[in-house]
Amino acid sequence: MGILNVTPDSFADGGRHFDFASAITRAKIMIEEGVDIIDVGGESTRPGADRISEETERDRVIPVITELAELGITLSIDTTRSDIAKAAIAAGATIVNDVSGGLADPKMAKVIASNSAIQYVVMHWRGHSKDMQKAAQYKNVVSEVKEELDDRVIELTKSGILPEQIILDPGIGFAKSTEHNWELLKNIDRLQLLGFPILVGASRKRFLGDLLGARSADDREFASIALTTYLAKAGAWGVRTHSVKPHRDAIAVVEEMRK
Ligand code: PMM
Repeated sequence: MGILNVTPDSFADGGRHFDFASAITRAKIMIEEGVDIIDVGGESTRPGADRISEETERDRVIPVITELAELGITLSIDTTRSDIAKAAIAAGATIVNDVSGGLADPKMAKVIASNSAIQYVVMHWRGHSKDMQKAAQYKNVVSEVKEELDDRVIELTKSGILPEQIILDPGIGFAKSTEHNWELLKNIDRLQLLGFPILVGASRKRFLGDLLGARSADDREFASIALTTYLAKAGAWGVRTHSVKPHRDAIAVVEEMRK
């Protein structure tokens, strides 16, 4: 899953694809490089980020999705807002990537339940980015994330969402310390026991900088590729990454080794 942040302020690529033309150019490069899904986001969720208005979010993402739908690539909308999800689906998105797993907007579940062809990424979340790091308190991060994701699944399926629609994501960097992120990555098999496909978004995140000596986001790329290799071997359903080609290559190696 290639990241297309149409934002001025995302932590790794904020501002790079902010205008419509650069966003489309970037998407075309990702398609050439073999991306399976393009995840279009209009609101930065980096720690400490302020929220933007729904109108601003809509103006950023809907024209891009409408244009990319023409290219026949699978599109995902990274949003916590049900009205944005609805508009993105109407414009051609078939995956809703909700970092709040339906907690931010009580109307989201209904939108997803009303269209069983839509896949729904349910990420582990403990509150909006502004002060989410205060919620990075766990006795056992793996058990608690697993239980909280399981609670979401129970609630969402009660609202009419089919289990086949759901993809789970541990929410690397969301209300998690560096140690929590590593603990979750090391125990991805325990999250897989919930019985759903797992998506992981670890690409270029700060915990990798902590390991490598506080490097810039771009300079965390090789470590991100190493993680993709590990996650592909572990049987993750997908990885959400800033670059495409090196991750595709890593996955090709793992697939060949599996034969
Ligand atoms: N991380 C970010 C944004 N959206 N979605 C999912 N499903 N999983 C993630 O880990 C995730 C996400 C923040 O990273 P970005 O600023 O690079 O988009």
